[in-house]
Amino acid sequence: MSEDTIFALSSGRLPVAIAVVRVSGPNARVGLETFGVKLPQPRHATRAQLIDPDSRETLDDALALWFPAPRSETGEDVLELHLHGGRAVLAKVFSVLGTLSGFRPAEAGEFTKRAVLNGKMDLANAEGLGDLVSAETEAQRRQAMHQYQGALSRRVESWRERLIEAMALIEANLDFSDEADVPENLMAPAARVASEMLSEIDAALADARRGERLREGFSVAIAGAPNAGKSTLLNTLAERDVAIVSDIPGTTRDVIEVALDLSGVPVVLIDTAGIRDTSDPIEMEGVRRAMARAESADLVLLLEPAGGASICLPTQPHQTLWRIKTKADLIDSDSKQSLNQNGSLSISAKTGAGIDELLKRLSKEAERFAGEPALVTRERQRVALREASARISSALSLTKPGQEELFAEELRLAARSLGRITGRVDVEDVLDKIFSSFCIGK
Ligand SMILES: Nc1nc2c(ncn2[C@@H]2O[C@H](COP(=O)(O)OP(=O)(O)OP(=O)(O)O)[C@@H](O)[C@H]2O)c(=O)[nH]1
Ligand SMILES: [Mg+2]
Repeated sequence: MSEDTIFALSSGRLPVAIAVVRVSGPNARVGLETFGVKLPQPRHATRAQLIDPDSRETLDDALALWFPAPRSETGEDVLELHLHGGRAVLAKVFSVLGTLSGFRPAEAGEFTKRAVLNGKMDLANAEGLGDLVSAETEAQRRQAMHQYQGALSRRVESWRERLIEAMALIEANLDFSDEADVPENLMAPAARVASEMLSEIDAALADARRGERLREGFSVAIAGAPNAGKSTLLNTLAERDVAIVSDIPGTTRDVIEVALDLSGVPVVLIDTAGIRDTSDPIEMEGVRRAMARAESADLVLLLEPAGGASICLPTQPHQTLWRIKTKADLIDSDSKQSLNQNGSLSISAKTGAGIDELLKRLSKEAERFAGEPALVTRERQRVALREASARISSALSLTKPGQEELFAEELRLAARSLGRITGRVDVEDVLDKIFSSFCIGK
């Protein structure tokens, strides 16, 4: 249990109709009593006339909730005040709370951090909660909720328990080993469990980083020669006039990003400078940035104006590249048809031809991230799972009689790596890193 009692604004930006202030810690009750209000019945919303302890006048007509430890979000005594959300109201309440002994403003994510330390949730749940708060699209919300409710924690814990069982089988073997009639293949059942684990963990890892990509957003770079119609396409898809369009080749120099929501998946659409050899130093920098951004995108739309020469853009193994013919309105309908025969798309921003088809294909691509919520959503979890997988592989190469202890040790290390995901192991090491990205008041 912490010594400090922390307080923070847990609701949004002021001014706002109702502002929620949370207080957690051993002296939380003083946070209410100092305003001349008796503690309400636990977990019952109760009207509270707060009195300003300095002027003795009414400070606010509020609502108070009291959650005594341990049945609270943080596991400590928690007071929740629903105040009228004016800046002056909050300033006064915070200044009074700040003078109370043992009280201080909460750090980012500190309420959730205390919930983890007090066993109210594990690290993976807390990461899910953080993602839920920052989810901007439906697919992100579903994935976050899945993790918050323990999808990853349950899988990891069941793997850990089975590994420990396998270790117990070996230890039983070791205990017997003094006796003459120990069967030689006592390691076989443990190795069977370990190899099952290995394939399950590897299957969870072979997900093309779906979870992380949904958290970060699916990036689509629009690339091509100058004047190919890249900025025009960005403006068309964004349905607003974001980038400057002109018939002067080399108009766009900076990388311009627009966020879209396609089938509940966050998509970042990126317009870049037209790629060509140039001696203009500013344009050269634009081309460099264009190439770099295209290289890191999940999908590249390579635009080629009808009749224009095609350009070559190297792609990365994780990337998909779609060649798209632009300005279809400038060519006759016969050749328009032939363009579509090979499956590549031709569009015209001027007439709108092909735009719906492109959006349909983009949505389909984005939907790959919106299906079953992924199990792994962060690099931290992935690293721990990879470590566990490597340890189990190494255990499986140590199954000869006499190697029992080495085998068991590798399994122990694998279980340790899994324990890191939920915070059963080394929780202190990762706490600050995880919770510093949370908002204050969460
Ligand atoms: N006829 C026709 N003109 C188009 C179409 N799309 C874009 N244009 C025109 O092509 C010219 C270049 O368009 P931009 O969108 O600025 O091209 P860009 O690829 O962004 O060019 P840079 O930024 O210079 O690399 C402008 O005059 C546009 O109006 C189209 O579908 N049909
Ligand atoms: Mg442009």
